[in-house]
Amino acid sequence: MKILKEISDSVENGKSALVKQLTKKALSDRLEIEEILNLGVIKGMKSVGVKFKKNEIFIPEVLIASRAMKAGMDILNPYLGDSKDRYKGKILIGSVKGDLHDIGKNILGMMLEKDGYQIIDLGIDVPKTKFIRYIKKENPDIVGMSALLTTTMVYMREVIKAIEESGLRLKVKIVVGGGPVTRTFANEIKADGYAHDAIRATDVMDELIKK
Ligand code: B1M
Repeated sequence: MKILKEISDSVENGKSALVKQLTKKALSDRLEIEEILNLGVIKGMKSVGVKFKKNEIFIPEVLIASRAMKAGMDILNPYLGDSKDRYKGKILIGSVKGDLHDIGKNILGMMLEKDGYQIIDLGIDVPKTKFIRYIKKENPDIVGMSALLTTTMVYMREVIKAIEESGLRLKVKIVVGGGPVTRTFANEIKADGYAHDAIRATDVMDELIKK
């Protein structure tokens, strides 16, 4: 659909005001929220990722595109649904220590919130001590860790170890995800679940919460 391509292109070109305007238009045209999200806003950011990888664009352009993507997400967020009447559980999320990427984690948080979960977002660059502190404070059902770098995903193992050593491992389920993370890696570090993307993550959380 033309408007979805326009949203995607505007994210890619970092045109925040246009992304806002087109996202509002797509909503008023009654397009599905998930369609606008996946085929518009996220798709644009994915193209940015591909160009960044090929060194066709650099960090400043990526940041401008991230801002444009956030502008679209801010418009969509209120429409992702009010879930107060179908509370499923509490999830702690964070990008692990050393990792400053948060776009995917933020989308994950929004999708889960829409799906009925209460989200406690610890932010970026989260050390194991902070995960432990908040598990004790918030008593979540699930801890979700995100990493986008091969150098930071290994820290997930340390967080799991620290949770074990604090005697909290049986109290929480642990789910990992993010670009370089695989199911094999998740099994290796003894996470309870792995999700390739934010949409699949809701199913994984639902399965774990039932156990
Ligand atoms: Co960075 N970066 N980056 N970056 N960056 C990547 C990740 C990279 C793949 C680019 C590349 O190809 N070279 C590469 C990592 C290589 C690697 O280790 N494998 C990379 C690099 C190298 C770096 C720096 C080292 C660059 C430098 O400084 N030289 C640096 C590191 C900073 C740090 O973290 N310490 C860096 C910096 C940055 C910016 C700050 C400029 C910016 C981040 C802005 C921000 O997040 N606020 C940035 C960005 C934007 C990217 C790319 C272009 C896009 C990431 C993104 O937002 N994608 C990325 C290239 C790419 O991904 N192809 C890249 C869109 C988002 C919707 O997708 O994040 O994958 P994603 O999230 C998905 C899933 O992964 C999943 O669901 C999300 C939605 O569906 N998911 C989960 C995520 N977490 C989950 C948790 C779950 C389940 C699913 O359960 C708990």
